[in-house]
Amino acid sequence: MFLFENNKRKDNQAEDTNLQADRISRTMLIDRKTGQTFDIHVNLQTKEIESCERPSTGQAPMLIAEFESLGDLIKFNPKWLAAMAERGITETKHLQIDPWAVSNMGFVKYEGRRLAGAICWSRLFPDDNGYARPVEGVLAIVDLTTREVLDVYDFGAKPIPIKSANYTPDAISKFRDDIKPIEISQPEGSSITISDHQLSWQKWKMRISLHPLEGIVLHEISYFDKGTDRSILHRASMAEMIVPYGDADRAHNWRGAFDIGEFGLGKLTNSLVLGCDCLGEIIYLDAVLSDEKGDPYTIPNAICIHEEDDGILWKHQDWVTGKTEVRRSRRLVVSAVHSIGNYEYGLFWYFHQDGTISTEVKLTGILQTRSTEKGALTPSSTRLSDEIVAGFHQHIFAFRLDFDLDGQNNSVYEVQSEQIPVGELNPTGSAFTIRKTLLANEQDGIRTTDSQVARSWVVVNPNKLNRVGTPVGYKLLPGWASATILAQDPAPIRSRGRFAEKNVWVTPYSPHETRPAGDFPNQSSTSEGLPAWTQANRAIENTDVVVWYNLGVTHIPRLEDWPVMPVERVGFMLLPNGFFDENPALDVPPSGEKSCH
Ligand SMILES: [Cu+2]
Repeated sequence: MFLFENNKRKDNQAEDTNLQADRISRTMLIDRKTGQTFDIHVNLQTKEIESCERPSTGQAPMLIAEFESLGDLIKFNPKWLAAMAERGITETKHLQIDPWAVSNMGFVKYEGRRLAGAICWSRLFPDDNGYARPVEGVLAIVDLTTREVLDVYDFGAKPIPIKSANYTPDAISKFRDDIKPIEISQPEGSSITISDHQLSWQKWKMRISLHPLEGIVLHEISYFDKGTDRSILHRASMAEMIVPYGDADRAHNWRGAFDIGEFGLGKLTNSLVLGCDCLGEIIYLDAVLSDEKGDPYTIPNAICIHEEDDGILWKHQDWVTGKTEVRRSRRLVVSAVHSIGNYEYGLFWYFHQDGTISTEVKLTGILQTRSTEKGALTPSSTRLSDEIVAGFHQHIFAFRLDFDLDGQNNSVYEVQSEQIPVGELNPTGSAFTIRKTLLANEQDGIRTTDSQVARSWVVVNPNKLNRVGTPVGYKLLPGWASATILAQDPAPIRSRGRFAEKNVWVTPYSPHETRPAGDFPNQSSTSEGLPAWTQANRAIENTDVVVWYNLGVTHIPRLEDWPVMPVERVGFMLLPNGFFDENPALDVPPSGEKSCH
């Protein structure tokens, strides 16, 4: 059971400060006796149930409680025990059972049930890295409602790997010894203030919450300019995340996960530790969530907020006088880290002094592996040792960006570079220009990245002009990781996650459209969400637009990703684009060092 924040808003009533948004709680409720999902909205002021509906497809996310004792169910199943015995496993105490949300796996469908697919790994001792030792080829399908093992698939045994691959201090023979201490000191404290749930840092203001599924949600982001807090984003979050695995092996080709819709990143948020996860002058926010029975609980230190030195903000050395002006950059960081199964995801939002917002997803944790004989062909995986390989896969992070640039009515343009044909207008061939295309309706707004033509998207407020008479805007600039989904039809992950076929979608704001694969992708067999909503082809010009951006990583594992991955960073930027009349960071003072000038 989850309590959701209210995403409703004072539509078109922002000017009237007397009007308050209704406080509505939303609960995704699962009846564990029947497996039925209910979607319930309760008005917290009137204490009345506003609606109680059953979703037409899909189910509420998995509960951790449903996975408890999963191992006990499987370990008494004769077919599973026989499969283990064939692999030489008679002692199951240290077996690690990993549950996946399944229902539609391509080769078999179990419509209407609530299922986990359980695979296992062998640990030699409790802290052993089980991913070094896959128990290959065994998949148990468990009905989480009736608590039955419906089937055990045996795709063929492979030898259990012998080699360990651990990363804990006791597994490291010698630590490097040439690291001197580093200290981050802010003797006068942090420049961040939080008052009445509003964060202020230099010219930025925002509110921050932790959603049980999405993790960090940023609200009402503004930047102080021309004597006022100018609105930029009403709400920003990572709203879904899918991990399609690309291995053709029969025991693996069903794998794909919706980490937000099936499990929920927010409720899997780490409690961060000063000196380990974060360094320096840190403000932590605790998160209060609803547990799976509906009772409140707290995740201490769920969100880390700090400011950090960020190199050079701007610089120029006058070649005539030899004088230099340089300013140091500082950025505000809002971050959280989530652990889900074998992986960790850190989500970092950065706010810069020049009005730029950037994101960074940090991927770390442990690769999914499988065992193969030495020399076996593995076209969709990287060999890590004679015994195991790690499968190719993708991570597609779906961001939902509800822009309110100087007000709610915004438009979106696609902008890309374009060569001017050689001729009268371009006699030497050196000239190029930009092509700006208004995305007038939803079908126009379904787009992919193209770095060859520097394609970007500029959100503007056509009703607010800057000093040169063009609409104020912010540019969505993709980073290097902008893959779309590689799985093809009829792969279930593609048919369930068609939002990942494109990088950009634009919709008019609707309080009911918050997640790109719909609200209930768990156990789904079709794509809800963006592909369905945009069929209406609604107008998206000069209205309250929501921009959806899919950041895609195609992860071809490296040897260096084993046995634990060094952090891989991917992200995108939101750059002011004619939003300010000039560089808004001119007023950042020079640092105290005299030698800087
Ligand atoms: Cu990966």
